[in-house]
Parts: sequence; C-alpha cells; structure tokens
Amino acid sequence: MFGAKKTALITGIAGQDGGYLAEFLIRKGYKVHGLVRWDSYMDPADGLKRLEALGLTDAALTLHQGDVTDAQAVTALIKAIKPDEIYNLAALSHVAVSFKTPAVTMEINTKGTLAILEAIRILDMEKSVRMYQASSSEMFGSAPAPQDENTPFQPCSPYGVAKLAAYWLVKTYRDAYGIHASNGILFNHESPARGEDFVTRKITKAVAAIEGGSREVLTLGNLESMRDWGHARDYVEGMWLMLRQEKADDYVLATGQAHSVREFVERAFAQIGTTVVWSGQGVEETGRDKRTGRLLVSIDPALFRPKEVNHLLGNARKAQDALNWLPKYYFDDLVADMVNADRALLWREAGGDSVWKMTG
Ligand code: G4F
Repeated sequence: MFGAKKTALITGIAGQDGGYLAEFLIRKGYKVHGLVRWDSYMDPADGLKRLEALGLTDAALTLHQGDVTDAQAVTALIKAIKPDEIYNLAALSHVAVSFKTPAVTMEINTKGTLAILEAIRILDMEKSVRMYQASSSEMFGSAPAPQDENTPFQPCSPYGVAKLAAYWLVKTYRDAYGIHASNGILFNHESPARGEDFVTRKITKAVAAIEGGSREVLTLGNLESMRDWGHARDYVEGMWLMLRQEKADDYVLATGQAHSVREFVERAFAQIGTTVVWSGQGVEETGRDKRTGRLLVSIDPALFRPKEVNHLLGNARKAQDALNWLPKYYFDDLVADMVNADRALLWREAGGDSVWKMTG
C-alpha cells in the first residue's frame, strides 16, 4: 500500500485501544512504536497483557518506557523515531477516578497532549507528521442527546474538562501552526480487552462468574445512564481513517444507538439464558433470576458519581460521509462477544491456563 514503511507512535499502547490499533497498523504494514508508562513496564504480566494476548511481542513493535507528561522525554522520543503518525491514546480514562484525582487527570489528559503538540512544533515537524487525539463523548456531558460535532460541550467531570482542554489545544495548534491534528470524539467503545473497572466489562465478567458458580452477586451504581456503546475494533479503524484525510478535522464515532446500564445487564444475563426481574427503588433495587428468584444484582451507593452524564447518543453522519466509516458491531453483538469471551476466559482459568499468552 505504501512505498516505504510508515512509522507510527502510539501513546497509551498498553490500553484497550492501543492494543487493537497496534494490531491494525501492523497488519497495514506500519512500523509501530509504543509509549508505555513505567508501571505497565515494571509489571509486564499485568501491564502488557493486552499486547501479549494479541500476540504483539517486542518482535512486532518497539516499546518505549516513558510518560506523556514528561515533555522533554516526549520531544526526544519523537525526534528519535520521526513518526509519520502519532496516535495520542494515553490518558487517565476512568471518569469516576478523575473526581478523586482531578489534578493528575489534567496533567495526563491535557498537559500530555500539549507535550506532543509542542514537540511537533519545536521539532519543525508540522508538515511531516499527522496526529490523532483521543477526544471523548464525555466532553458533551449534560448536552442533550443526540450529540454531533456541532453540539456545544457541557462536560460534567474533571475527565471531561481535561479532555475538552486537550481538544481545544489540538484545534488551536492545527489553526495556528498548520499541524495535521484531528480529534476523534469517540463514544463509549468496549471489547473483551476492556478494563474490569468499566461497567460493561464489570458486568460481563460477573455474569460469566455467576454462571460458573465462582461469584454470587453483581454490585453496581447508576443503572439508568444511557450510553452509545460500540466495539473498540471498529473505532481504531476510524482513528486511522481520520489521518488519511487531506485536511485534518474533528469527527464523532458512534453507533447511533443508546442503551441503559440496566439494558446491558439484562442483555448480558440473557446471553447465559437468564432473565432478570427488577424490584424495589433506588439503592434498594435488586435484580433476581426470574426462574429461581436468586439475587443477581444489587446497588451500592458508593458506586454513584458526584455528577453523572445521563444520556450519550452519537450521530456519526460526518464520519460516515467523509471517512466511509460504519461500525460492524452493534449492541447485541458487542454484549455477546464480551460475555462469550469472559466465559471462555473463565474456562481457561479453571483449567489452569492463563488467557494471556505470556512469553517468559
Ligand atoms: O463504563 P463507565 O465507567 O464509562 P464512562 O464513564 O461512560 O466513560 C467511558 O466512556 C467515555 C466516552 O464517553 C470515555 F471517554 C471514558 O474514558 C470511558 O471509556 O460508566 C458508564 C456508566 C456511567 O454512567 C456509570 O455511572 O455506567 C455507570 N455505572 C453504574 N455502575 C458504573 C457502575 N460504572 C462503573 N465504572 N462501575 C460501576 O459499578
């Protein structure tokens, strides 16, 4: 497809999207470099497990230990590897955690982005590199659904505010210095590689464990929030497509369908043949197995956030028209993929196997 091999740098390569994007780019013939934070590097069994699971070992890509908040080191790395494309996926990505660590969230999510933009400018790489910035639908916050590129942002969390500041930095550097930098405003995207502290994976892991008998009850917070959930595999392709455009721009990626956390729970249990019936109100609400009456779901007030984003529903029309991007996975396929992957994981663990193929 290309003459010379293209070089890409992915920050946050150890995360869900980082792994899928690295796999995608390697298949496209790229030489991939990844920036990995010290704690992922020091505990490779845990920190690099997604890359290992995708079969992405050191032979397939080059990992660099570092941190996006270290501006000098980021500049030195970009100078050394001279990437054609930079995908900035490094972030503190858990919204609830951002309420507990707001300053760290701003450091990583905003100043980390600034470090990359400044490196491009300082190194005079404005015309030689293209940048993708992982912006987020969380920036829409309490803006009424559906949301698209023209919806005014109303962030509701330190995470959303930090991502919005980074979004504006990207636009500002694009306009001021002519840098080819695009914001992907991605709605929630999940997969079997999703972290277990996000609600979808928490649910699918618990459903598999309840089915397998190793767990009793799933405990959740707000069941009513609506999210537009897609599959991470579809979304990394969208990131790459944004950098194929002659002009940098900002794009929403979403499925155009929203479901509540409650519906996700129901669909996930349906995947193992269980119907959930609900009773009670608020924190007293419970979900039980319709057939046996067994308690399956309870509510913990500690899992509610200081401020909630109630309804995210994306309109990805612009990406469809300009990038020819359409998701392949919708809600039912996504839930099925995640529950089945967690069932398989449990089987392998029960058989003494680790799902993550470790290489010494
Ligand atoms: O899975 P979540 O933690 O994802 P959230 O907050 O929507 O953020 C994700 O999507 C954003 C895109 O819009 C990304 F930018 C961000 O990095 C991240 O990937 O929570 C989803 C919903 C929330 O309303 C939350 O209050 O689920 C609700 N929820 C209910 N019980 C729970 C739980 N969330 C978590 N994490 N854990 C619970 O027990």
